[in-house]
Amino acid sequence: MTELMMKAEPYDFTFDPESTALIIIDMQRDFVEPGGFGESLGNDVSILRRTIGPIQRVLEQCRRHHMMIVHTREGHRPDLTDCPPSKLERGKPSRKIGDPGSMGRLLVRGEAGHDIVPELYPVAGEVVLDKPGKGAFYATDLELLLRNKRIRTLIVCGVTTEVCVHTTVREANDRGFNCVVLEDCVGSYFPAFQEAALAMVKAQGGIFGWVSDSSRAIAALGG
Ligand code: TIU
Repeated sequence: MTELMMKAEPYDFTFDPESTALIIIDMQRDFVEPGGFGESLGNDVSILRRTIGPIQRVLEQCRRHHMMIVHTREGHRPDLTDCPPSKLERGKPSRKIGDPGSMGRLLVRGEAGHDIVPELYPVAGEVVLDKPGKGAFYATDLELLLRNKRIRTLIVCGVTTEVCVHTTVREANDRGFNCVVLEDCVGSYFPAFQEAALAMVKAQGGIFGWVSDSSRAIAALGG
C-alpha cells in the first residue's frame, strides 16, 4: 500500500494509486470539436479544448503508475432505442441526436464524432465505457468494474463540469467512492457554471469530494 497526498480543497486528499482510478468523462469529438453534438446545442466548443493538455499530463502519470483508467463516452445505439424521447427533444437543438453532422450522426456509437479525441485516445487495457446518460453509473457496469478492482477513490477529469462530470461525481459519492475533481482538467461551456460546479463539490467540508488541479495531482504522483 502506498499512501500519496494531493494538495486539494477543502483539505488534502490522500489516496493509494492501487485503489484509485482515473476517470475521464466524455472527451469526445462531439463535445470539443466543431460540427458535433455540443455545437448543435448552441455552444462554442473551443472553450473546452484547454482541458486536453492538462488531462494528457495527468493521464501520462496515471499510466506510469499502472492505475485503472476509464474513458467514458456519452452516446446511443444507431437505432436510438436507448435514447429517451425526452432527451431527443430537449433544448430544441439545431440538429438532434442521430442527425447527420460533419463527424457522422450526432452522439451515435460508432460514428467519428462519438469517439475520444486523438490526444487522449485510450490504449490497450484501459476501460472504454459507453453510457446513454449523463452519469457514468446509470445503465452501465462501471460500479462492478470498479468494485472488482477494489477501487475506492476516483480522480475525475472531462466535460462538461456541471453536466456529466457533476452527475458522475454525485453518483460515485452516493456509492461510497471518494472523488477529487481536477479543475483545469474539467470544462464547461459556461465560465459561471464551471466556477459554481467546482464550488459545490468542495463546499460544506467536501460534500461531494475534493477539488485540486493537474499540477498538484502530478506532484502527488511524483511527476
Ligand atoms: N451539454 C452539456 O453540457 N453536456 C452534455 O450534454 N454531456 C456531457 O456533459 N458529457
